Amino acid sequence: MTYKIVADSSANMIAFDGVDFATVPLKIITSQKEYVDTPELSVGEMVSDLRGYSGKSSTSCPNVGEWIEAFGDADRVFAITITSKLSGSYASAVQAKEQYEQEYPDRRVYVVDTLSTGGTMVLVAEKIRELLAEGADYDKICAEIPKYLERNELFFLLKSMRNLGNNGRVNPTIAKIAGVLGINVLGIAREGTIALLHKCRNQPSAMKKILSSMKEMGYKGGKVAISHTLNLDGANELFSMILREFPNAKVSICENRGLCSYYAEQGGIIIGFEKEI
Ligand code: X90
Repeated sequence: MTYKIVADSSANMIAFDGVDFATVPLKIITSQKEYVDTPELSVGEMVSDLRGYSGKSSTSCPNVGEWIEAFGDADRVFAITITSKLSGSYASAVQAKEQYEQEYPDRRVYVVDTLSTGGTMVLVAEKIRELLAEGADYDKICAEIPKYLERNELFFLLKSMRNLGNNGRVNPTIAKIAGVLGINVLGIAREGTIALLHKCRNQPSAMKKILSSMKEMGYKGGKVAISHTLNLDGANELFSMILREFPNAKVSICENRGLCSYYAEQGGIIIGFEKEI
C-alpha cells in the first residue's frame, strides 16, 4: 500500500520528509504576469513586483487535472486544502478524488477541508505522518483528522488587508476597519472565514496580544507553525515569546509562499497552533 500527502500551495510546504509528498499550485494573476505558486516561484520578486503595481490582481485555485496529476499513482492519498469558504481548491480536489477513484477503483483519496490555511495545513500533514509512522491504517487516519482539526486554531497578523478586501475575501466592514496604513490587525480563522480579534498599536503589542489570545483559546504548549512574508524578525520574536513561557513547545518558522504572501502581504504572519480542549 503506498501513501501520499498532497497539499495546495497555501500550506507553504515545498518539501516534506518521511512520506511521499506533492504540492499543487494556486496562481496569482496581475495584468502583467501570472505567478504559479510552485516551489520554484521567487516570492521575493513577486512581492516586490506587487509593491510597485496598483492595477487589478486576483488569484485562482488549482484545477482538477492538477490535483489528479499530484495524486500520482498512490493507493491512498490525503489531499489537504485551504478553506472551502474562501477558495475553490477544496471543490477541485473533491472532483479530482471522484475521477481518480473512478478510474482506479482500488485507490482512495481523503480530501481534508482545513477551514484554514498555512500552519494548520502543515500541522495536519505532520499529524498524518505521525499516524502513518505509528502504523495506523487509512480508515483510522481519516477518522482522526477531523478530531485533530478541532484542536487547531489559526491566527494571523496583517499589516494590510488590501488584497483580501479587493478580492472579496473579507467582508467590506472588516476591510474598511483595516483600510488604514500602518495597521496591525490580529485575526482568526472562524468557521473557515476571516474574523478580526483585535487592532494593535504596533508589532510588539500585537505579539503580546497573540500569545495572550492563544492562551485564552486553550494553548498550553502544543505545536505551533508560524509562517511570514518578509517578517522573520516578527516571527522570531513570537517564537521566543512562546518558548519563554512554554520551553518544551515545538515551534516552527517558514516563509510564506506565493498565495499566502499575496493575501497576508508584506509583514504578514500566520500562526497555526494546537490547543487543548
Ligand atoms: O482560490 C483562490 O483564488 C484562493 C483564495 C484564498 C483567499 C484567502 C487566503 C488567505 C491567506 C491570510 C490570512 C489567513 C486567513 C485565514 C482564512 C481562514 C492568508
